[in-house]
Amino acid sequence: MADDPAVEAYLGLGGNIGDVAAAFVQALSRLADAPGVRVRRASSVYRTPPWGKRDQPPFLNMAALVETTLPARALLALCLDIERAMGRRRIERWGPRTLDIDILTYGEATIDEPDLKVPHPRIAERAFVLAPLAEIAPHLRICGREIAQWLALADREGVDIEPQASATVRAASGVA
Ligand code: GSY
Repeated sequence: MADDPAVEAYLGLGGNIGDVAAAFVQALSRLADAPGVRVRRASSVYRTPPWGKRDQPPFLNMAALVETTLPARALLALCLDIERAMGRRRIERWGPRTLDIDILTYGEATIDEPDLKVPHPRIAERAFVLAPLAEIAPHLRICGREIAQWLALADREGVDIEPQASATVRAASGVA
């Protein structure tokens, strides 16, 4: 990756089926092992109330900063490959899932394609994305405001750091 221009991309990870902290560890490790990707930062892990469909278990969510020489579409393909390799299960739309990896931002790029929208269109509405992202990128600007400002406007009730899962992911990934 030495000579290629690298882009900073923020990813959002989430899940609510199985051992989600272990899934985050695996996902970060697979990202770090991928050619052209370095995992630079990882947020704490947050327990978050389900959004969309309320009658399902709480989620764990976190955010990560990767530096990558992959084009956005190749980064998306990598995230989908990792989800699949880890036995992604999504029972229904807005319903429970083992692991989602969403590209939240890709440098300064704006991408509006059917399967790839960057910045992720609903970042500003979702405390489960904003809280972890604000921890590692409070001054990142999307849609005219900094992440910390969007978080101050969001309903973050029930969105709390999960200390045990955070410690597990930090220790295993070695990323601060
Ligand atoms: O990619 C979004 C998956 N998802 C989540 C999530 O990650 N966290 C919370 N709290 N609710 C969610 N609803 C959906 S769909």
